[in-house]
Amino acid sequence: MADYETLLIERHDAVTLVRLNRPQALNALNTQVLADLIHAFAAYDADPEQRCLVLTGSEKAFAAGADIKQMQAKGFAEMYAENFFAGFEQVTRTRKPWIAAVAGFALGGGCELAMMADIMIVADNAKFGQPEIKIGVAPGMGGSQRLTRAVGKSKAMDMCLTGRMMDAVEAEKGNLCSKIVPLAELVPAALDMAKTIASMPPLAAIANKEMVNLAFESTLGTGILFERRLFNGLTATDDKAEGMTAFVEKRAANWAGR
Ligand code: CO8
Repeated sequence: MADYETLLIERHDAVTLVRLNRPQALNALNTQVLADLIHAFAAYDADPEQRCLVLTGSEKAFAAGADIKQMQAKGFAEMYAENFFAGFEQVTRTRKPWIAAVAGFALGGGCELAMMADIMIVADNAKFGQPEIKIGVAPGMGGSQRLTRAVGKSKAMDMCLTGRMMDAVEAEKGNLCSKIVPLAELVPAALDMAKTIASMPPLAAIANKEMVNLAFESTLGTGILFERRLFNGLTATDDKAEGMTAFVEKRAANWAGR
C-alpha cells in the first residue's frame, strides 16, 4: 500500500478506507491532496481484491474547501495553463463504487468532492456550503451543476448566492445524502454499507453504477436503452448464471467476478 502525504489509507477486507489528513487546514484541498486522491482512487480501481471505497475526513471537517492560501496567488493565466483542479474529473471516473462519509464542514470544494461520490452518508454534525461567493469567486469543481441536480434550483441558488451552510437534516431532506447517522457511527455505518456493496458481484456493481450515472448525462430514452442493453450484456456473465442458479437452489452465491 502506498504512503501519502495527505491521506491515510486502511484496508477493511474488500473495502478501502481513505481519510483526508490535513488537520491543520481542515482538510483543505490543494494540488498535493488532488495528486494523492487521483493515485489512491486509481489504485483502488485497479485492485481486483477491493470492491468498495469509503472517503472520509475528520470529525471536524470532511474538507473546508479548496486551499484558499494556495489559490490566493494564482491568476487566470496560471490556472488556465495548468487546468487547475481539473484532475478531480479523474476521481469521478472511478469505475467501482465509492461512498463519501461526511462529518463536520464540507464547504466549497469539500462539498463538491462529497457530491462526486456515488453515495453520501453524513454525520449529524455535517455542514454543507458553497461559500465561494464570499471570497469573490464561485463553485469550480462542479458544485453549481451537481448541487443543482441534487437539491433543485431554488435551494442551490440560495446556497450559492448567500454562501450559507446547510445542516445534515436539511441535506437529507434535500436529497443531498442517503442518510444521517450519529457522529460516532459515521465511519462504521459507511464501512457496513461498503461491505454490503463489496459482497455483490463486481461486474454488476459497475453496471449498476454506470446506469444510474447515465441518468445525469442523457435523455430518458437513451438512458433506458443503455440500461436494457447493459442488462442484456450482464446475462453473458458467469455471475448472472451463478446468481440465478443460487437463487433457485436456495443457497448463497459464490461470485467469480466475470
Ligand atoms: N483553505 C485554506 N485554509 C483553510 C481553509 C481553506 N479553504 N479552511 C480553513 N483553513 C485553515 C484556516 O486558515 C486555519 O488555519 P490557521 O490556523 O493557519 O489560521 C485552519 O484551517 C482552521 O480554520 P479556522 O481557524 O478558520 O477554523 P474555524 O473553526 O474558526 O472555522 C470554517 C471553520 C468556518 C470552515 C472556516 O475555516 C472557513 O470559513 N473556511 C473557508 C471555507 C471556504 O470559504 N471554502 C471555500 C473555498 S473556495 C473553493 O473551495 C473553490 C473550489 C473550486 C476550486 C476549483 C478551481 C478551478
